[in-house]
Amino acid sequence: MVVVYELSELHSNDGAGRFNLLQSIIFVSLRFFHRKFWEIKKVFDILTDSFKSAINKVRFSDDEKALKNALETLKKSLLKADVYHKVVKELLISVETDTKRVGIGQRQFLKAIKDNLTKILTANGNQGFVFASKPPTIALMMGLQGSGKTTTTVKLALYLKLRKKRVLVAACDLQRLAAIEQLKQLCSQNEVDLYWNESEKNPVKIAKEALKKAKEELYDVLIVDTAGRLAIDKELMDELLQIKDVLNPHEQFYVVDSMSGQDGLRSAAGFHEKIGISGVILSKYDGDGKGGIALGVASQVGVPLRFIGIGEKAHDLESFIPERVVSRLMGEGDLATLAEKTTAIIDEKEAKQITKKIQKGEFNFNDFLAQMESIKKFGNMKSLLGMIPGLSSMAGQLKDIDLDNSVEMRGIKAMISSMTPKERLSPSILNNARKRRIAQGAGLSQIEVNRFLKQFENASKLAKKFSGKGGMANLHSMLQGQKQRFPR
Ligand SMILES: Nc1nc2c(ncn2[C@@H]2O[C@H](COP(=O)(O)OP(=O)(O)O)[C@@H](O)[C@H]2O)c(=O)[nH]1
Ligand SMILES: [Mg+2]
Repeated sequence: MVVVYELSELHSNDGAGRFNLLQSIIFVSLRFFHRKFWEIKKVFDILTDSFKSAINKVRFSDDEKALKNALETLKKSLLKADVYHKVVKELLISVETDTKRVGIGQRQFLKAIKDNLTKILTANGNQGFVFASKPPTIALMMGLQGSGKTTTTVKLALYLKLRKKRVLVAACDLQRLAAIEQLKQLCSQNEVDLYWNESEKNPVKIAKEALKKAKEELYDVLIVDTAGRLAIDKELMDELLQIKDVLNPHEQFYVVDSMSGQDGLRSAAGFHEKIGISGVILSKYDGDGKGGIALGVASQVGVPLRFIGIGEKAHDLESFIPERVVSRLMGEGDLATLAEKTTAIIDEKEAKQITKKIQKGEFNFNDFLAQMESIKKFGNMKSLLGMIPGLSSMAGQLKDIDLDNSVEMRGIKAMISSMTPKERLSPSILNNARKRRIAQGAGLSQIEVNRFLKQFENASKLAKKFSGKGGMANLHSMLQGQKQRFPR
């Protein structure tokens, strides 16, 4: 039986407005893009499916044979998902022991999996981003060339900026000319402050200067991007040790490309031994079809996995908190992370205003664009839905959509930008002559414009219907009813 929570019920005192709006944002975007959503794409879900199918093999009360069978299934699928064999072995032995100790049954089996999985994902050290008692908190980013350090640096800066922190990024990769340019672009796109010095050739000096600036200008966090190499070599180690010496960082993050698999984790362990790291960040998790590598980080490297990168965009970063990840892996959703993200992204007062408009049927094109912008900040739709109990099981069937570059989104944006300010505020005044003019201005056919306007009308009706209480349950039953019943 799937339980669908009403997001607003969970946050009835502070932030109900936010959650109401989040609900309607989800509806509006699903309304527009659901056809693409249904294309199958599996990422984290392979693991979730592995656990689910094993759990379903054990009945309420069952015998040893059933347990063995379930464990065997789990073993096969975890190995297939690239979970390290020793980690699988360790997990299964403890799950078996724990289940048998309390009596074989589905509930006990599930609990044993959750407990032991949490244990395996946990290592001594911080969780999420932890601030130093005295600012600035200094984070040193390390990793091999192309692992995703620079991208992750900016993602992390944006993550902290959304949580109202003042962040300075320092460009200490002087190996490639293009490196500073890349960082400049990424930082300016995301309005993140950057310290660089093109006339200085020594990254250690730049680190020192950046630290001085961060202290003088009272930044909360300094994140230092460094150069990578193709492999761990002495020169790189020396440079990093010197940078580490001048910075005395609170956090030493090692960025690993998920697709490098076990090799990546071995190099992390090597780095940990030589330089010391306080956390691993897995980048390109969206590209690793199997997802098993995340389960091994804590036990294989000996430090916690702190964040995962789930896309190329700056918003595509998620914290990795073992308890929360475990409930996601069990298909139970992760409301804690969703609540935290929502609070960081959606302003409560603004949310209430927009919801009021939606409920009065006054939702307009400006509101629509604003909502699409907010959705982007959640990373992607797939992971957003994955956090909601009851919808998380569906997230696996959804394909990510690119809210910047999809054909639909570009068309919609072109159309809205061809409207006059008055038209954007009052969709109802759009008569045929206006539609013709808009189509021409946007380089769309009139049929396309009509189709979009119709979708918009339906979307705002749906948003109105579902923005309040009962919304999540409605969405759930609608999606359960499959795509045919999704009104188009
Ligand atoms: N799909 C995806 N691509 C990523 C992710 N993180 C980084 N990349 C891409 O990986 C490439 C290398 O990243 P970069 O940050 O320049 O690596 P660096 O050499 O370690 O600084 C770039 O093309 C990034 O866009 C991620 O989480 N998902
Ligand atoms: Mg780089």
